Amino acid sequence: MAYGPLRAADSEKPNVIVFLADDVGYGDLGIHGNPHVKTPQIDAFAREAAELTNFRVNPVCSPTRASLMTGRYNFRTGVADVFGSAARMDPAEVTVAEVLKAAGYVTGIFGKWHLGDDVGSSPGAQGFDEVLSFEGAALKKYFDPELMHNGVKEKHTGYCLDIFTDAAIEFVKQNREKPFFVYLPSNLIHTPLQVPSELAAEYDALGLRDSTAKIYGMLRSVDNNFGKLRAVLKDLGLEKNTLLFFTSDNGPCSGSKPLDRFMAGLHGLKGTVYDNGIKVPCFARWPAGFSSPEKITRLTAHIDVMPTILDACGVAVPSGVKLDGISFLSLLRDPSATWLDRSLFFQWDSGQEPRRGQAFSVLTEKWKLVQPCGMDKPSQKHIRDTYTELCRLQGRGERSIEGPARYELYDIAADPGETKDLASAHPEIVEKMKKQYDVWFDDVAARWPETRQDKSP
Ligand SMILES: [Ca+2]
Repeated sequence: MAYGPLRAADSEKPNVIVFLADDVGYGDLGIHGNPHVKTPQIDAFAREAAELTNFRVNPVCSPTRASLMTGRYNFRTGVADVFGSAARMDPAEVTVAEVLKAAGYVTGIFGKWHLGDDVGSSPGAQGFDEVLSFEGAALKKYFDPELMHNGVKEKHTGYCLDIFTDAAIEFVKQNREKPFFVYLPSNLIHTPLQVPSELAAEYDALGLRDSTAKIYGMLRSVDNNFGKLRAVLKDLGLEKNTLLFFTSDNGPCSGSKPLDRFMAGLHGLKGTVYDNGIKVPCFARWPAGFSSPEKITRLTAHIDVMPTILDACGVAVPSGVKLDGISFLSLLRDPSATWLDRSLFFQWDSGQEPRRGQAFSVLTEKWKLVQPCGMDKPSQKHIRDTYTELCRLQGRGERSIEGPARYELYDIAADPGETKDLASAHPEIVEKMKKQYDVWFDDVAARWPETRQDKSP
């Protein structure tokens, strides 16, 4: 893969900040038409930024995080799930933080890592100079939490995302003279539903479910903190040469019943490969690097973020590192730039190992193949039940994501809500995409040879 020359002298290398929200769906922002939420800071950023309107991620946390950090499909990295050893990224993976650090950047993570906590896979071992994080999938206490600060447990006072954002701001202030990479993976708006009551009160008053009011209240904290970070960049004169991303790791969660949550016309939920599980907000702004605002409608994904960052920073991909993504910097500079219409692949069936043919989608700009079934584990009961309830409420009849494979085909460009299954009208496209999936699975799951199964039925 060819990368362009340095675009700036080393002293002018851009700073990079990736603000990753947790479980914030496409429809959870005011700018996307949500009639209930107040997200003035994110909306203002969205208006000033380039928006990637066709951006996809994995339907759950750790796999998306692995792809964001490595530019590679999660199965390659050893990450298949959100629990156990399958949520531990192979320490041999090369992260964007490691590459930037080697290129002279100072690097910091402030929030949820969720890619392993042992000596080799922890963020401190994966390229981050400064680490304020926590172990495992979620903090148990969002108020006054105990956090890991550079390998040492520390008691902190306050609300989780305020603590992480304040630490990121302090890091930016201390390193303002150097190029820095800040990864701010907010643990909000993931459960537990612990939120300052004043943030949820206005949504309680709207008569929303208690869980939805709390989720939207947590979103207020995301919005406030994102705005606070931007204000500091502006005050320090760093905004112009900082590449700032706002995105999310997957769609809205089932455990919190997304059923009165605005979904912007999308179908499905977190944990499913329908678009409400995998299509998320993504905005990028770098005033010194490209003019905004523009809408980028070409198909992009989590695997493209690392190559884009390295491209913007003029840092080469280390030799021997095979990336799956490609830089979309050319699109940020010119939304009509040449862009390959690739097939992208998304799979999660909650196993400690990949299982061929279970709960996956194949996506091009026009077509989307969905095989939604395979969600048969006890731990997935809440996703199954909520999906079935969602289908009833949306007038789609009795539908399940349990049981044998079924193949659905959508003209996703014309039918973003995945309402009209065209599989029987285009069997040749279904077969072609199934074959593409098998080739992909053989490639990315090669590290789990014992889990190979027969080709997709
Ligand atoms: Ca998540």
